[in-house]
Amino acid sequence: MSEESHDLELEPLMPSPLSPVTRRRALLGGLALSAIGIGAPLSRSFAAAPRSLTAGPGEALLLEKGQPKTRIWLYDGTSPGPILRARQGEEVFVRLKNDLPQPTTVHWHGIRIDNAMDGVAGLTQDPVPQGETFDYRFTVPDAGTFWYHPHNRSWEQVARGLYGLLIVEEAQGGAQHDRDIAIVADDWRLGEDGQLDEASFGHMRDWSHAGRLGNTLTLNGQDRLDIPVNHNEYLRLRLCNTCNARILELRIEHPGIRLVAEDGQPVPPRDLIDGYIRLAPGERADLFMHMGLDPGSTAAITEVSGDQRLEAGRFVYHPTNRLAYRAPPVLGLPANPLPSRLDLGSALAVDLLMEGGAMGTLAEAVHKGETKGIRELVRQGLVWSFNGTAGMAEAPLFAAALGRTVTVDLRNDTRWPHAMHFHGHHVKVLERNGQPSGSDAWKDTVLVDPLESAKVAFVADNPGKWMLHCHMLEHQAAGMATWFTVGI
Ligand SMILES: [Cu+2]
Repeated sequence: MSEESHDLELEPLMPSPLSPVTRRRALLGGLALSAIGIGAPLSRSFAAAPRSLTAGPGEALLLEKGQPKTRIWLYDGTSPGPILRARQGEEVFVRLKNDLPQPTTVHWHGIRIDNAMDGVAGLTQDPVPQGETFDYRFTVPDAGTFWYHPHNRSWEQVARGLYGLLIVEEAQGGAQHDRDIAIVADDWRLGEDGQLDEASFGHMRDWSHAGRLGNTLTLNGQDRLDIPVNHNEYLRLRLCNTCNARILELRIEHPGIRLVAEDGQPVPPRDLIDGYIRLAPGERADLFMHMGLDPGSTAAITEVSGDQRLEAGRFVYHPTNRLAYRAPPVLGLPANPLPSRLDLGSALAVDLLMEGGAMGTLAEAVHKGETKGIRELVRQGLVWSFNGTAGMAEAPLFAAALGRTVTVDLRNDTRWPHAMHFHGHHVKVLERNGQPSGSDAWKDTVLVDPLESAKVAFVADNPGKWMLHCHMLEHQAAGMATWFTVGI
């Protein structure tokens, strides 16, 4: 990237009402610390100095004002962690410092990354011990909304609050919106005292059912997020589900919302019907909104997967401000440099059968090369399998030659949904239950409903050892994890 564009990025200190960064600071409230320096730290990333990122314990107010703070784990003292911003094609250089009481790593979810930087403990790197550092240095080929989180004991570390967004700005020609707003949604399991329910970490009931579901929903770490807006503004909204296991069903009670990207990758813009969007753990969606309601209006952001409509946040229109109306800007985002062609005729065809869990029929599975009965597996915390194997095997699920098209037939033979996450690649969902999926999106996380099948395809164009696992983090820990190789 040229220096010029960096300077543009640093410009927002000018006092325009639409100045992206100052507005973003005002808006993000509880994220204020993290918002400081948005655009600055990484935009000089070709410099030799890394941006530091410290994972450590601390506390945050997750409940209403006046309630106790909750002891959690944070990046740089905030949860969500700082929004890291880079420009497409740039290098990201982050020095992780581990101040946690256990080893950790950082995985850069959705980035088609250099394998050595993928952050998977035990596969691409050793976990970083307490008190030590690790340098992550990689280029970001795709513009879009991505996120980072630990990939070591992630079922615990993510649940304790370790995650943040990595936003990659379009090299050129991004959406012509006025403001860019990130919303990170998480559900926390808190006790009566407002503290994390630690006793239930590792509980087999969660692991064999839906996973660890929380009882307290936050947006950007806040009990109720207020987003100040102005009449006639255009917003780009970046949503990310960082829950361990909950599939969020959000309804934004505002007209005129269009979906423009899924999992960081642009899609042909389409309207959200009734403002409704379903996001599995790990999934992201970019939305484009025209704020056309009257000054003084409010519009709720609600979660509707439970029995009742839960208000998690709202857009709050300035009581008097009106911007002059202007016609909608061009909506489509520029394409990322993804493979242009899937060679399905000569694809490597892989089947992946998911079994196990509560109400399942799993009687035995292979673990560490030995066939074990379900009782023995449960004793080791394993209740799920892929193709009859529970947990990471010695051998990869498949080995693809560099550039080969691969299809994976994901068959969910369980009573639970699973959010299947591919590392290092994005995939297209060709079929669901044998019928054309109707979606042309490039996904890194594919939700497969109970007893559903989904056939996906991708070009294995990123060499290395890559994980493929369920992003319900308890399912991953309890067996739903495998890996594949590309070009080795
Ligand atoms: Cu799962």
